[in-house]
Amino acid sequence: MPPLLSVIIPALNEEHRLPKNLRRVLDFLDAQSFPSEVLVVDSGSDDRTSAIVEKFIPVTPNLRLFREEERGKGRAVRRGMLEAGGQYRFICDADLSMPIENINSFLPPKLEGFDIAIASREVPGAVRYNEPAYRHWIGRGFNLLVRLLAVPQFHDTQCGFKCFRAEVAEELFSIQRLHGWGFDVEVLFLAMKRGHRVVEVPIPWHFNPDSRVRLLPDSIGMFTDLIQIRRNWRKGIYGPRE
Ligand SMILES: Nc1nc2c(ncn2[C@@H]2O[C@H](COP(=O)(O)OP(=O)(O)OP(=O)(O)O)[C@@H](O)[C@H]2O)c(=O)[nH]1
Ligand SMILES: [Mg+2]
Repeated sequence: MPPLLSVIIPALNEEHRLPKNLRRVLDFLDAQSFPSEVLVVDSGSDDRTSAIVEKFIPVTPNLRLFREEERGKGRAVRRGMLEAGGQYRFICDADLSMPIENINSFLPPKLEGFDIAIASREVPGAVRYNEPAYRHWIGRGFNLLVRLLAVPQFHDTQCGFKCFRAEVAEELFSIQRLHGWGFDVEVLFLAMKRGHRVVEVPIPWHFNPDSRVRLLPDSIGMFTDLIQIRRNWRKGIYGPRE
């Protein structure tokens, strides 16, 4: 029987957080009534990330590991989304800055009738814990650019917890191109262009100071990603424009 839920964990140099957080995810899923699987995608780690997952595998039949040579969160999530078999496919950052129990807010029976459900730290009902003011304002600045250049309607495109219906995951991750941090915006941009139903789910979110984001180079990279999305769209690289 295909799993109801695939949880996709992109992992770059996560040897410290992953053992505890993967255990948490697996224990939580074991306690649910629906079948599920977990896919960890390591792209470009130079620590023991993959070795840690390999230790879990012999005793965890619903866990799979994929490796990509080159870095990039977008690359890793795409691989996971296209390898997954679940009816719902959920991106889950390894830091679990959203406690895993909240995953049920993205699934029936709690949430129905959506194509993509994105966690938001900005909609009413969301709570953010321990976030330093400077990080919040950098995020707000980026969101302003996102809204001006790509998706006007979303106030938080970057949160690392998003749930896709299988067909929509396969459609969008087959055409999206960005390998890095800009992939979330690209996928949401394509979802809007193709008329998919995207809903925002307020979550409790805990700031984690251990981050893979390098503030200056990644901010510049994310800005050029926004420009690239517009350019790709203009050139018809995502397929025919309606
Ligand atoms: N496979 C893979 N995963 C990555 C890469 N870059 C980031 N990730 C993963 O993406 C997730 C998010 O990374 P974080 O460092 O928490 O960054 P963030 O949540 O966007 O930003 P913060 O607000 O600083 O936490 C984590 O699971 C990382 O391991 C990458 O190049 N390859
Ligand atoms: Mg994080």
